[in-house]
Amino acid sequence: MKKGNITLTMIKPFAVKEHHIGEIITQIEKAGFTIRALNMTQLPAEKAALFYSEHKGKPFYESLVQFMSSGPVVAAILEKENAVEDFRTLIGATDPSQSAEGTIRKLYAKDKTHNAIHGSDSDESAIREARFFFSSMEQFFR
Ligand code: IDP
Ligand code: MG
Repeated sequence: MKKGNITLTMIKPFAVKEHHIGEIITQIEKAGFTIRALNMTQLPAEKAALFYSEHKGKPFYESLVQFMSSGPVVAAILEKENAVEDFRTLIGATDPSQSAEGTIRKLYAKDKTHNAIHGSDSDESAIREARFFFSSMEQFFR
């Protein structure tokens, strides 16, 4: 796992429920990201709370934790040069009403909380989040 070239994504429960896993993964691969780990899992509320602990105390925190533990997510480690920034461009702004046309959040989000997909915000977060979801044996770098 090379710092600077990876990001962690999660397709959120609403997009999973609406059958958008395939379309979203296709868009990610077509944009040049290589999947290095992939998993479908349902986060218990305590795990969702831990994943989003930087937002603890914010008004949307409780509903975010509730939503993120409400159904399965699809998590993946993605590799590409400049992965964090390029992936955030691909997914679009946090609030889908502000997201650029063609971005994943513009296409598949319902609203700001149910915004279809997660992308790490820094190289450090990407490493931490990758380890949160995947053991070394579940990661395929070469
Ligand atoms: P990001 O996902 O674009 O990095 P963050 O600020 O890290 O955005 O927020 C984490 C998640 O919390 C967002 O993806 C979104 O689901 C939710 N969220 C952020 N801000 C709001 C808000 O103002 N209202 C409702 N949900 C929010
Ligand atoms: Mg964030």
